[in-house]
Amino acid sequence: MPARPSFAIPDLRGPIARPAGRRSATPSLGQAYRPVDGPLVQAPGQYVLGVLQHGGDGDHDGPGPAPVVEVPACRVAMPVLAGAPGREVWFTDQPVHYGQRHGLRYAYRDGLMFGVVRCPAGEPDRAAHDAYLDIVRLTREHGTGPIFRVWNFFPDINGEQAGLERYRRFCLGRYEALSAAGYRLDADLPAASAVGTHGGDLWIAFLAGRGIFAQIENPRQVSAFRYPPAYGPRSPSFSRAIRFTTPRQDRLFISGTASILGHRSHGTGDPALQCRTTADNLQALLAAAGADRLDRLGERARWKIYLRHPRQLEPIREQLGTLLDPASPCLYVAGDICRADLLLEIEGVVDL
Ligand code: 3EB
Repeated sequence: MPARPSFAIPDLRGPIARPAGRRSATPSLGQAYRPVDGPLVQAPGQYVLGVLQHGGDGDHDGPGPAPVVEVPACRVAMPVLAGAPGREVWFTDQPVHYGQRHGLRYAYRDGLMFGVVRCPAGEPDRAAHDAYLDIVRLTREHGTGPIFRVWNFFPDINGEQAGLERYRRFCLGRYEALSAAGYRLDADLPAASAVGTHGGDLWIAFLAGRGIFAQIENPRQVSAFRYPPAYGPRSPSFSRAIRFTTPRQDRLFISGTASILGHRSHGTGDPALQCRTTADNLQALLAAAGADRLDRLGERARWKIYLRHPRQLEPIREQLGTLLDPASPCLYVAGDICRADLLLEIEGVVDL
C-alpha cells in the first residue's frame, strides 16, 4: 500500500478563516427536499445556494438538465427509491452571487458559501486531493469560515485499484490536501458523507461559513480520524457532526452514520441489526449534542438514507418508520456505502 501519494503537495498553510473586509451576520441557511420537476424554492425571499440532485440509473448526470444554469448543482447517478423528492435544495434569505473559479461553481453571500466540484473519477486519490485544495483556496479567497459540511460521491467506491480500495485512495488524497492546507486533522474537520454512485464523475459539494462551530463525536464510535491503519493508509477526514451556530440559527449537521461500533462494522449481512445499530448511533450523537430524541424531532429533522441494495428498501423503511419520527422527511436513495460490509448509512440536518 502506498503510504504517500505520488503527487506534489503545495504548502497552503494559513488561517482557516480569513475575515473579509466587510463583515456582516452570516445569512440564514435552509434546506428542503424538493420535486425534480418543480421550482427550486417554495417561497419568495428564498435564494438558492445549491442543489444535490439524486436520480438517474447509470446515466452520468441523473435526469433532466441542470436545475438552473448558474446554480451550483451536484447531479449524481444514485436512483431515488422512496420518500421525499430527490432534489435537496440549500437556500438562504438574501440574494447570492454565483461564480465559477478553479473549476468550481459556487454561490456566495456574506461569509456563507455553497460550492460544487466535478472531476474525472479515474484516480480518486488525485481527484480528491486537487478538489479539496481548490475548495480551500476558494473559501480562503472569499474569507468564508471553515468548510463545515461536505458530500463526496464517486463510482465504484469499493472497487480495488492497484491494490487499494478506491474509497481508501479517496481518503488518502483528502487527508493530504486538508493537512497541506493547515486543517487540524482532529479538530477542524467537516461533517461529511462519502457514498458510491452508479457511474459518472467524482462530485464534491460543500458548505462553508462564518459562525460558531462545535465538533461532536459519537461516544459509541471511534472518531473516523482515529480509525486504525487497518482501514487504510490515511484515516477518513470528517467529524461525526458539526453544530453550526450563528445569531440567526442553531443547526446540527450529521455525517453519514452507519452500523459501526468502536471502529468495527456491526451486523454484517443483517440489515435489521444494522438499522437498529445505526439508529442507536444517531441517538447517541443527538444526546451528545443536547438535541431531542430521534423519534420526537418532527420536521426539525430531515434524513437521507443511502441503501446499498434497493431490494432491501421495504423492510428497512418499515423498521426505520418505527425508529425515526414519521413527521421527519426521509429521502431514500441507492448508493454504495464506503465499507463493503455496510448496507445502509443515514445523514441528517437537525434544527436545534
Ligand atoms: C463511517 O462511519 C462510515 O469518508 O467522508 C461516513 C461518513 C463514512 C463520511 C467519509 C465515511 C465518510 O466510517 C463511512
